Amino acid sequence: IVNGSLASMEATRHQVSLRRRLNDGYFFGTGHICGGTLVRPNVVVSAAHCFVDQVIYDGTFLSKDDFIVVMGNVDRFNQTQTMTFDIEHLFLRLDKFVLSTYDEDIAVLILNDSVPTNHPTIRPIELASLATPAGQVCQVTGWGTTEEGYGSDYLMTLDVPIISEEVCVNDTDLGHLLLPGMICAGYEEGERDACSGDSGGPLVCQSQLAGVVSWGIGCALPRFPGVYTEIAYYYDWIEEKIASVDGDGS
Ligand code: 4AZ
Repeated sequence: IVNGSLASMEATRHQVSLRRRLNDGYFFGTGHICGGTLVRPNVVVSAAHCFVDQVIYDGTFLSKDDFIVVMGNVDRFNQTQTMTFDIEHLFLRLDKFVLSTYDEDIAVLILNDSVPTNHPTIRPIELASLATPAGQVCQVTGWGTTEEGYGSDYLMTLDVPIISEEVCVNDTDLGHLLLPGMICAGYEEGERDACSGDSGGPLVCQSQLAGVVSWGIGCALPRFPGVYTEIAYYYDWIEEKIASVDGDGS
């Protein structure tokens, strides 16, 4: 997050960190690859591109078993009240996600266990089933690259207004790259934005998950606001994937 502020534990109890199981220290020091959002006691929504091999970045997907999911503390290095899960099922729109365009950048992760409903620092957030109106100010959070140029130890938050499709297509330099299911949020003048390592994490509008950090051209550059996967566009698909594993013990 570029030019954000420290996130509060209370406002971000849905935030998760997607990490490499075999942490070689390469990714932000804790194996952190991406953010994600807890949307049920055992379900996380994140971005498809988080599962693409970062070394051979040719669209090859890693296995769900290469990742763990950590949540419960805004400090990446503090394990107090954290819980760690394996991914039991990983749902990607494999037939659709295309690395060159970031089309269909959405993932549903079914965890191997559920967070207890009374957990003090972890709580799922509701999915937005309706598109968020332009101008609405939302919050994006993550441990990604800051204005200082590297990942943050503490979870950061930033207010970003939703930009209408018309304005994003016509008045920014992203227009020709926008596809259905993508929404823009942020500032035409730059300065404040999500950045690398925030990917997969939440864009929350009025206490609902409205977007997933997906991509940008650089970070916080004028005329290049952040691009998010729109939850409302994928709402039925997400609910279908959750329902497909309900009751099988996962
Ligand atoms: C990235 O590299 C990335 N400005 C994610 C989000 C943004 C830029 C880059 C948004 O994962």
